[in-house]
Amino acid sequence: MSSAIIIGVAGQDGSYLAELLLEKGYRVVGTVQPGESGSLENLANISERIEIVVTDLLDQNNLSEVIGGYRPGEIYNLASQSHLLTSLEDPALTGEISGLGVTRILKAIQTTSPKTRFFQASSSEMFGRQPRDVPQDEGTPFEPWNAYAAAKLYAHWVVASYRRDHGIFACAGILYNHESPRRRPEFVTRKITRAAAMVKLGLAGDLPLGNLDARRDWGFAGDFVRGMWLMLQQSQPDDYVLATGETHSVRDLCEEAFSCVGLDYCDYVAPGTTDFRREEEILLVGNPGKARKFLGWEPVVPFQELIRMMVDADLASLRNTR
Ligand code: GDR
Repeated sequence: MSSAIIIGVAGQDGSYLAELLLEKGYRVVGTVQPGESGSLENLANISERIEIVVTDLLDQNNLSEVIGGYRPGEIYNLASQSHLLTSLEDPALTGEISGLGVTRILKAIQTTSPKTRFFQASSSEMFGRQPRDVPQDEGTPFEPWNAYAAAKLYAHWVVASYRRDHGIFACAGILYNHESPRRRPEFVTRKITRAAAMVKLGLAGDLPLGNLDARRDWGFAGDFVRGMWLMLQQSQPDDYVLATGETHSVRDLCEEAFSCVGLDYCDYVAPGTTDFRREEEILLVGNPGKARKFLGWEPVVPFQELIRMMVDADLASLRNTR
């Protein structure tokens, strides 16, 4: 029986990946961080079928005990403080978890379970604010602009070094924005889909936002976790961009989400009223050509369908709680 540890199982990606691996017949162990065991709602449907252990990415001995104890076929690291502004409130902790934490996992794999295959969630943020190439691919130079991106890049390069110098089957996915009904509401997609549903149900009247012209390459998280799994099924470890190759603006997102509930976003959205106001000229858009060619990976859910899925889920959950 195949087995996997998902580090950070309770988040959006961890829960989708756990479902995928269970479908494929894996034994799934999921880790949560100390103090997190109360917030497992993403796992409600599968909680009986996975084992949950508390692990601490700050603690080398604890990681070695857990990894050496299970010696799984695969480990996926999806743990991080993924909201950019929040992660920058405590940049040292971000470095500890998103940077050094990954080194500790790799060290534990090397010393206790060297045949375990490892996936690391790297980020398109590593390309910085003025990427040399548009779209970006695996050869585009990295130029991180903040402590979050720098921590992610540190981990990205440590993955490459363990692959090269220690023979560990370690892969990194350079992930562009990926969303779902399980996205937390502080991210802009979910903030907007939830607000559209609330306005529709008469629970809110307006939506403060930052820069409506900011553009992102938004895909569906369920598609992305399939890409992660595919990386670990290859004969050789490597790094791959996972992206849709298309961008949309925050304005497009508003238009789409409010039109799903038959409303015009212009009547509700207050642009320039949150901290996300900076004029962003950046064009973060990925070229998923390598993943398409070597993994056979395609993002299946298009933007409009993703937004509709999120609005429908928000409507349903708000109706349930009324
Ligand atoms: P991002 O995601 O920073 O790209 O990081 P987020 O959804 O927070 O922002 C997307 C874009 O929308 C603009 N924006 C706003 N964003 C938020 N959250 N709230 C607002 O009110 C608002 N108004 C405009 C932002 O400025 C930005 O341009 C995500 C995370 O998943 C990271 O962990 C991951 O590394 C990257 O994607 C790839």
